[in-house]
Amino acid sequence: TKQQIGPDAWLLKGFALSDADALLAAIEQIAAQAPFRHQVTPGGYTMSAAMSSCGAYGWVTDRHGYRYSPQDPQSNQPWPAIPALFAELAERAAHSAGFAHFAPEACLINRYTTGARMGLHQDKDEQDFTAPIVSISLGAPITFLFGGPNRSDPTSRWLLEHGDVVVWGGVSRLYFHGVSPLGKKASHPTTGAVRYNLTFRKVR
Ligand code: MD3
Ligand code: FE
Repeated sequence: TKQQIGPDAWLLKGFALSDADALLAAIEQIAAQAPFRHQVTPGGYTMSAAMSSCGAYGWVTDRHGYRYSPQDPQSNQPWPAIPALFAELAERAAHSAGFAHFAPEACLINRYTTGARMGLHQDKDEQDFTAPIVSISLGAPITFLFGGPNRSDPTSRWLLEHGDVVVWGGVSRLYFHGVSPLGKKASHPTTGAVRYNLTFRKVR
């Protein structure tokens, strides 16, 4: 089912379900090359979600700032390539939300364990805000918080479950968003108390 959750923002419930096992296997392969790590923000906070990336660019933060980098700073090697399955699924999801020919340059992989969260923020490190962002949720369910163009705007809450895909385009692309801490009882038969989120982005 396709549910509109904001202007040009669409929740495709279960869109990735039939590919979920293959996606999880590919995440393991990527993490063998580019291990999950807890990055530090410019403000000195260590992020509770662990991250890796694949694609031409990965999202990096350190004391100096947020940026996209063609190399993994931990290995000084290029990031692993985006698997064909990832790119095809992201393109199909974008297409079904009305965005033709989406070709992601970066895939950020977030891993949440119990208590991990992501505070309200905007995704503004990309140069092209006309391209949508596609996100795929795998594993334990989490509560997603969706605000508006201003930090003080009220938020709506949405449950993101294993296999759910969301496409964020138009003005929603710059709306504030985050996720509540992963609940103590949150789990999934395949991943246990772990949630993964893939976000596909056009960077340049
Ligand atoms: C709405 N990730 O990686 S996914 C992120 O669950 C991020 O890991 C969260 O926010 C997560 O930046 C939320 C849903 C999401 C992703 C990107 C968006 C929602 C978005 C960009 C613009 C608006
Ligand atoms: Fe975000």
